[in-house]
Amino acid sequence: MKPSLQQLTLTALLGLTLLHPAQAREYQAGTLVITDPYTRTTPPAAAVGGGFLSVTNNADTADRLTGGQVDFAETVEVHEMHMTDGVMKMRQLENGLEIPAGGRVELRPGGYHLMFIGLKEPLQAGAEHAGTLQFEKAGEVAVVFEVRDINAMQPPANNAPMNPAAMAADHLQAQPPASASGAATQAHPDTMNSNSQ
Ligand SMILES: [Cu+2]
Repeated sequence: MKPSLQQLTLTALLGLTLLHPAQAREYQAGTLVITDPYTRTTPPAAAVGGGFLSVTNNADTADRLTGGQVDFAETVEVHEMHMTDGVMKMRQLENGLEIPAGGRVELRPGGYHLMFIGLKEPLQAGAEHAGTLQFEKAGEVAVVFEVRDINAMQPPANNAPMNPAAMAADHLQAQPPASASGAATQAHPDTMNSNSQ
């Protein structure tokens, strides 16, 4: 029997679901819940990489994410990335990132992120790296960062207007997929220079 188009589509959707399982890693640390810590693949000579996760604070007082430690990089900083005059810039949050009472903060490409500085090795897709997050009140929290393929994460150009530029500028390590066409997904050299560490 020949499968209908509907069946084929359903099969394809199920396949995608299996590739991206819904169960994200979750870590409880007192009243904090840390969800889905991950990093992304880096090219061989990369000096830095980005770390992403979200933190929910169920306490009635704020906490702060101030840094962390990983085995694959010298230091971990908390950074903020934002558009200023059409240029993507980032800076270290020297006092850490506030996790408001009863709030949730997302660290993601193009926004707040951890910055892994002084990479000791390229990050390989599918690898998992143990590390810790440092919070002002909750203290040290052990997590595992999953390494995701940066090229597989490029969103369609017409999806979210901010994303292609943000991802390309994000730590300047983004390598556009071989099939990429159009300037939108290419890292802009000026942006890269102005963002250098
Ligand atoms: Cu950064």
